Amino acid sequence: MRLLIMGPPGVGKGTQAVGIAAHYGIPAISTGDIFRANVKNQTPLGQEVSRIMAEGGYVPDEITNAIVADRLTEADAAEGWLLDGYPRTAGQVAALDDELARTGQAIDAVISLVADTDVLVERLLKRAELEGRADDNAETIRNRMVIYTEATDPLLATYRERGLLVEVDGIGSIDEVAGRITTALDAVRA
Ligand code: B4P
Repeated sequence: MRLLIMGPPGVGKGTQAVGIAAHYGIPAISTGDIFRANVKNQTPLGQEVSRIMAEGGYVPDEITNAIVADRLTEADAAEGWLLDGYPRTAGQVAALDDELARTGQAIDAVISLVADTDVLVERLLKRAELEGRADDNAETIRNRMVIYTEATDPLLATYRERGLLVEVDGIGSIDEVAGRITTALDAVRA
């Protein structure tokens, strides 16, 4: 399976990606996790992106595209993958299309997790208390929502037109949402 999971900040992408990846025996590749690990380890990349992330902005496409293209060449991604939080811009969609065409791969489905903004803000503020992530504060969350609406939400139409979009209600318990996703994906595979 070659999958994307998309949706607004806090909708449960990272949470669900782990379970879906385990279910299909593929790696979950989260650009957010890759960037956070680099920030934590104070690598040159981490130093470059830490302020952008803390403000809720998007890391420039040329950096993000190169990281994903490189990650997809690793051995564990040969038979399938789940990209979590990528693509997020039209430029990233185009770069991913080029990379997949070059390597003879195709996306099987794009999971779009959907939830009301009020629920998302509440979740992220709760995560702020638990994990203390630099980008989980009221002002930055608002910024991330605006950027998502402007840059990423319109990309869903592209995948819908390609017949790849699988829309799933992201409200409910983590297990309920996971069940909806696997039911929807099994229907795609059947
Ligand atoms: P991400 O790591 O993708 O952060 P996110 O959008 O907040 O989603 P995340 O996966 O962490 O949260 P989730 O919804 O699972 O990106 C962080 C930053 O990295 C971006 O702002 C950007 O700066 C940079 N970046 C990443 N990718 C990029 C790209 N492609 N291009 C440019 N920049 C990029 O979960 C949120 C919370 O909700 C959790 O606390 C979870 O426990 C809770 N939750 C989940 N499901 C729930 C449920 N069903 N019920 C109740 N709570 C739930």
